[in-house]
Amino acid sequence: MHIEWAETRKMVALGHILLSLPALVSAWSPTDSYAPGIVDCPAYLNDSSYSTDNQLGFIRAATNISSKEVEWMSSRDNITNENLRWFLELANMTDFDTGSYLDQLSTLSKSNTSVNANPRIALAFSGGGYRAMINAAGQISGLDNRTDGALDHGLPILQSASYVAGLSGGSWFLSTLAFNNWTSVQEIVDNAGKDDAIWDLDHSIISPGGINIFKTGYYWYDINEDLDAKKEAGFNISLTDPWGRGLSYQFFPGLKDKGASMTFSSLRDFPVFKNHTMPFPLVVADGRRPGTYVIGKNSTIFEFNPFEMGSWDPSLYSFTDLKYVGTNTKKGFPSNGSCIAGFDNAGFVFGTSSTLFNQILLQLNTTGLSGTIYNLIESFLENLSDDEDDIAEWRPNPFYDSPWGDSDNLKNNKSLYLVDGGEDGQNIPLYPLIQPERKVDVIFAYDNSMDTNYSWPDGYSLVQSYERQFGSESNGTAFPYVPDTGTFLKENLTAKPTFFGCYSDNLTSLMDSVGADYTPPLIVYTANRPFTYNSNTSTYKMSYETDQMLAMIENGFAVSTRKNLTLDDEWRACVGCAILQRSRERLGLSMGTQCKKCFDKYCWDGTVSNSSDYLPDSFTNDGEYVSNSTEDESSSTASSDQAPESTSAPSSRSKGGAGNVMPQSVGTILSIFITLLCII
Ligand SMILES: *[C@@H]1O[C@H](CO)[C@@H](O)[C@H](O)[C@H]1NC(C)=O
Ligand SMILES: *[C@@H]1O[C@H](CO)[C@@H](O)[C@H](O)[C@H]1NC(C)=O
Ligand SMILES: *[C@@H]1O[C@H](CO)[C@@H](O)[C@H](O)[C@H]1NC(C)=O
Ligand SMILES: *[C@@H]1O[C@H](CO)[C@@H](O)[C@H](O)[C@H]1NC(C)=O
Ligand SMILES: *[C@@H]1O[C@H](CO)[C@@H](O)[C@H](O)[C@H]1NC(C)=O
Ligand SMILES: *[C@@H]1O[C@H](CO)[C@@H](O)[C@H](O)[C@H]1NC(C)=O
Ligand SMILES: *[C@@H]1O[C@H](CO)[C@@H](O)[C@H](O)[C@H]1NC(C)=O
Ligand SMILES: *[C@@H]1O[C@H](CO)[C@@H](O)[C@H](O)[C@H]1NC(C)=O
Ligand SMILES: *[C@@H]1O[C@H](CO)[C@@H](O)[C@H](O)[C@H]1NC(C)=O
Ligand SMILES: *[C@@H]1O[C@H](CO)[C@@H](O)[C@H](O)[C@H]1NC(C)=O
Ligand SMILES: *[C@@H]1O[C@H](CO)[C@@H](O)[C@H](O)[C@H]1NC(C)=O
Ligand SMILES: CC(=O)N[C@H]1CO[C@H](CO)[C@@H](O)[C@@H]1O
Repeated sequence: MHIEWAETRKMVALGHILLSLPALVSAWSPTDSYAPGIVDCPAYLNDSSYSTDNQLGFIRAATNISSKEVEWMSSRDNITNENLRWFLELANMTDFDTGSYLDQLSTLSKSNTSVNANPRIALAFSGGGYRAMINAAGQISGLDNRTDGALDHGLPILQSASYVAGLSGGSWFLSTLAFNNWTSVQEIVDNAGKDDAIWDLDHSIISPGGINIFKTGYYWYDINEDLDAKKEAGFNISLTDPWGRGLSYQFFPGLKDKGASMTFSSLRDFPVFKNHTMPFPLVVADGRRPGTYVIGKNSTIFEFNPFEMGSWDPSLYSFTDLKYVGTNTKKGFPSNGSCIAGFDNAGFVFGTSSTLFNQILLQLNTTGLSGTIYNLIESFLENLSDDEDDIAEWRPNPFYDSPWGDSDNLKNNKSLYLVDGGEDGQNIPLYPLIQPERKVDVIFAYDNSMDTNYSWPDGYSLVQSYERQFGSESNGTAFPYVPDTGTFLKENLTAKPTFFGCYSDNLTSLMDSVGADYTPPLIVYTANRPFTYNSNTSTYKMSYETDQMLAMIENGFAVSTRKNLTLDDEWRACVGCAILQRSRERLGLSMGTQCKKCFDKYCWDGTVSNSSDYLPDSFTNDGEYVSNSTEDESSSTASSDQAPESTSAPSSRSKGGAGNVMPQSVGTILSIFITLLCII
């Protein structure tokens, strides 16, 4: 049996090589497969004027954003400024003439280059598995003027956004859009259920063929080939490899090789990125050594963008050219003269951001699969490194022997170990966006975390990000004041969008205490709510029927648009106020009556209600909590049409991780998972 497999595999591998020869010129992986391969080193390595105190070969100190990002963003600014002008007109702001205000900003910046004329907008989407992916899709559809109805009753700011960041499940939706040529959620919705549709989630990634075991067999067979190719090219394989490949089948069904040869850095060459049509994407993961735990305060936060990967944090404080990751380097230069590309497979990157879910693959024996397919999957699972399964191994370490950063664990180890971006409890990827170098004025933060007993968010992620600024890794970054999670619930801060850090004046003592020399962005926080559908599905639910997915997307639209502007017909204007607030403060302009009214309504006013045990879990049709005096008893039976899904037993209040589940509770995850897979 095994011999047969080996023979067949060789033949098929040969076939692959022959078939792929004509395509070797691809700009993606140099081998046109999942395997990294040797390429010419970039000319800049030999350019003596290129290396400076802050730049050594591929790596550089994190003193600024890369020159490529600076250049890219200056062209994007042109586009976002025009689109913002358009949005602000649509927003019908009554206080002042937004067109002449933007003119004034741009005139000022021409006469004084230290004035930042561009009100930069960033979007951030939390982790939380498929729940986060689907809710985020709905939420961004409310911001996208390509969505039917968005001009009439949406909040079309996507085309004015400079950055969009995703973590774990939030990186899945972001990568799906980006690598499908920045497709729209409307397009995905319109094609849902058709053959080869993006996000065919009917069956889990373990057995995508459902009862069609042949389909499942071919799928695993192909994935196995991919992993073998990478291994034969001399690279270690970890569980994150099959995980990223499996997800890629769901995200890139339109590509012949389902993304096997598509690298994250290839986005540079995508027309939608080159012509600055899409915002600048950022994917977040955390650094971790096997056997250790990270908490919000001291985690090393990594970001991936089309140009680079690396960290702003003092423990690493460097970035590397993402395209050449995979090259053996020492102090940033190739240690044996040759360069490698193709390591940064797009699926491997978002797989790295979501390693917590690796566990799912290990549940093979619970899937009901048997025989050949079972053996096939098992044969490579047992070949994987038996290090901790929630770690993605990036070997060779691109930061090996780097002069920057103070953590030997990160830079003087042959491998760089990265884990799920939510493992430090900061489930919304905000840190890359509060870096002063990015000059972001406002962040729209969408929280699809599972914090409360019934899997709704309670602001925990913001609390973690707030606390981090006082830790050793904050390095002069600042984050606005937020209250405790009990207050988030009791004061209805998760019931409707809430603005944090509204007034710079209130932040000066905070900035002094953390040594920040800039005002952090204003944060518009929006939590997942059930307006038209109970969107609090379990983080570990791995399959969705098309109807359920579409209903969740529709609910997400309502979440980001204040229920299609029905809960507040001035919502667009209020968002306009949030977008312009920092630039107005910089110019010393006062606030009009409409914006004052908006801020009184949406800004957190500093109230702390000291109600840490407050756990209501039923809702009015407006998304507000129904107050219930007997708080700690199950209230899931209230208001039958709005009660959150109560089929899964409420877990104890668990925190941290992509779905806010700490690594310690992996056992619990597994048991939930086994149950789920049995249902599927
Ligand atoms: C931005 O637009 C202005 C005027 O439309 C143009 O002169 C300038 O070259 C553009 N800048 C970039 C970087 O595209
Ligand atoms: C969406 O906005 C962009 C930028 O303003 C514009 O070019 C495009 O035509 C708009 N699309 C729709 C459908 O309105
Ligand atoms: C703009 O706001 C004014 C004042 O609130 C209102 O009378 C008018 O109908 C609004 N226009 C639109 C197009 O919404
Ligand atoms: C809100 O608008 C979206 C997009 O037009 C639509 O699909 C959805 O049904 C609307 N929801 C409500 C509650 O009206
Ligand atoms: C994206 O566009 C390119 C060319 O513009 C095309 O070759 C490729 O197939 C498209 N990708 C997808 C997923 O449609
Ligand atoms: C940017 O490129 C995309 C993909 O080729 C294209 O659809 C779009 O029209 C381009 N946008 C502009 C402004 O040229
Ligand atoms: C982070 O802090 C926790 C708790 O103080 C500690 O156990 C852990 O070792 C720290 N991790 C690192 C990488 O410093
Ligand atoms: C599946 O395998 C794991 C370990 O390999 C074992 O702990 C578990 O009990 C097995 N489950 C079933 C249903 O056989
Ligand atoms: C929160 O919303 C509920 C339901 O509408 C309301 O009863 C309660 O008073 C609100 N709490 C605050 C602090 O506004
Ligand atoms: C911030 O300042 C405003 C007025 O400047 C004040 O009304 C508000 O209560 C302050 N908020 C906090 C959180 O301190
Ligand atoms: C309040 O809690 C009680 C006890 O669990 C429950 O029976 C009741 O339905 C709840 N009421 C509301 C309005 O949630
Ligand atoms: C503002 C600030 O504290 N910057 C520091 C960030 O970390 C690097 C590396 O440790 C320092 O060189 C910066 O001064």
